[in-house]
Amino acid sequence: NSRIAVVPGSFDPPTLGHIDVIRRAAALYDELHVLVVHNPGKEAMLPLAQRLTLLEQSIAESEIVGEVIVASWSMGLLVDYVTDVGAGVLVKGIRSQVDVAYETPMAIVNRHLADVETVFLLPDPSHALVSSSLVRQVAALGGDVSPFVPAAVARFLDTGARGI
Ligand code: COD
Repeated sequence: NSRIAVVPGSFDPPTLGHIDVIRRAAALYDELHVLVVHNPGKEAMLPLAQRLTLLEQSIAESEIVGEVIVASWSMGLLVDYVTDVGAGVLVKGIRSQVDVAYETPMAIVNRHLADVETVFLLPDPSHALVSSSLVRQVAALGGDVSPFVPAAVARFLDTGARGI
């Protein structure tokens, strides 16, 4: 019955959809860790350290500043971090049936591996269609990503520092 939870993600880059699910989770738990995870199955646009910096900046300029702990994880199982910090819950955002299909087997494996439960939150409809992959595409084609991402991420992508 842990009141500590972890919101894991690739955050490549962080979006307003991520901030929405983090804000909802922060309201539910005493301590919330937001974890930038290296996903060996996905080729990332941004290096892990850059994603961590952008997430820290995005949270620093949001109303949840001071309420969450931001960290990164690249060594081994996600549930090892969850167990290390004394958390018992992973929180994930569910945008569609596709997310349910992707998350269900991971949730079951994580429960078997470490007795960690996964809690699914529904996004605010205004953010439900935002994804990192959409933001990466719009940015790569020179479009304006500012409606979809925190200001820190928009500034970073606008300066052309993204190297794509
Ligand atoms: N609204 C609401 N929620 C959203 C939105 C939005 N617009 N956009 C994204 N989210 C949610 C996602 O559903 C997800 O819950 C979270 O935010 C992060 O999203 P992403 O896209 O940054 O991250 P993912 O989906 O690539 O997840 C990466 C993980 C590494 C967390 C994931 O692959 C995972 O849990 N891997 C497990 C690694 C492991 O230990 N494997 C072994 C056992 S399975």
